[in-house]
Amino acid sequence: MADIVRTSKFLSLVLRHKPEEIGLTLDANGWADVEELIRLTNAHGVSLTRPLLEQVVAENDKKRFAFSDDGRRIRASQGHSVEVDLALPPSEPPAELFHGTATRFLDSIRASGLHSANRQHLHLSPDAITATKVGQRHGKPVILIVRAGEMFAAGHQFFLSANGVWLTERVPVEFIDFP
Ligand code: HQG
Repeated sequence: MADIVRTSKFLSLVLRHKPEEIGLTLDANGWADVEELIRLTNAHGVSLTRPLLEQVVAENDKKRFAFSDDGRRIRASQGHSVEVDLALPPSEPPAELFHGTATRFLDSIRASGLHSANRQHLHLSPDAITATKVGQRHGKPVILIVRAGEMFAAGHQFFLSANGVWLTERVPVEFIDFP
């Protein structure tokens, strides 16, 4: 288990944020060649095998990573700070989505709405329980309700990642219900 968590954190680093750390190149859609990833990771002093990689993809708690259909490439399903085009089709969201954040960010969010900090997209959760877990990472959690249906009707685009996270560019304050 510890191996899986450690490997997952390392994969998040190189597949979402810093591929250059190990000399890895992601293609325009965020895919890395599996053999190259394994070779460069081991050369970097972090042990990785194909079976371990398969176990991480299958058992990761949030299904953060996915193989291509032919199994030769791998990418993170969301959460990137490096610029990649996931090429997700725009999707109609449910009427309400949830955003978990920390209470200390509320004043700023009231002033400028929700936007991503370093990541390519703003992340929204399909349910309040997931949003609470996301918010807890930052401090005392608070859940904001995003009126996604109204946003969609107003022309905002939404994308559903392969692991069930809703992505959009930003949420103007008029679409947020504060507790
Ligand atoms: C906040 C994890 C001040 C925003 C999770 C958040 C997610 C503002 C923080 C994924 C703001 C950015 C993303 C504003 C937004 N003023 N603060 N105007 N607008 N913020 O980590 O959503 O485990 O980049 O509320 O599960 O927390 O890594 O985003 O608190 O899906 O797979 O700025 O990361 O997934 O923080 O998390 P983050 P997030 P993984």
